[in-house]
Amino acid sequence: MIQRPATLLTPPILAFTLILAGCGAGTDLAQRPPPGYVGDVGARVSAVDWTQARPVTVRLDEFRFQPDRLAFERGAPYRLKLENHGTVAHTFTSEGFFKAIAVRRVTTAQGAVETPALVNLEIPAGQTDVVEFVPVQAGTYDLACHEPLHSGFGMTGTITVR
Ligand SMILES: [Cu+2]
Repeated sequence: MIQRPATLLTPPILAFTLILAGCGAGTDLAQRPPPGYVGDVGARVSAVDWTQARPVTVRLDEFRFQPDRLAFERGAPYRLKLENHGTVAHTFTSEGFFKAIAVRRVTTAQGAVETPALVNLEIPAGQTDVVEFVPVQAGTYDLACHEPLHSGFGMTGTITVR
């Protein structure tokens, strides 16, 4: 589900959206960077050669990310595939990482969204999302699945940008 930025939603619509999105909070892509996100996204993603995008694949299932330790280099273009091989939806959620990258495009079963700010990514069972991005801020960020209980079952990880 592609949601509009929460700031543009009136409260009744927001409540309805949250119900539809379910417990994992759904995929939430903001068209304008919320506070704390990388700015100048258009310029940053235009500054790199996407024919050189580095492919990275993360497999999601019950209840783990494989690999669960990810490392990216600042300034390099990446094409991250998030493959849900499980039988239920999983999220790829890392607020710190989402704030540290400039996203060129997110492609889901619903289509492509250009230069969104990632608020949450929920990948339905059997589907694959693709995130093209450039890391901007160095740091180490927690990764977790926000479906109920999944992180407690070990569905967590770490993302490093250096
Ligand atoms: Cu999960």
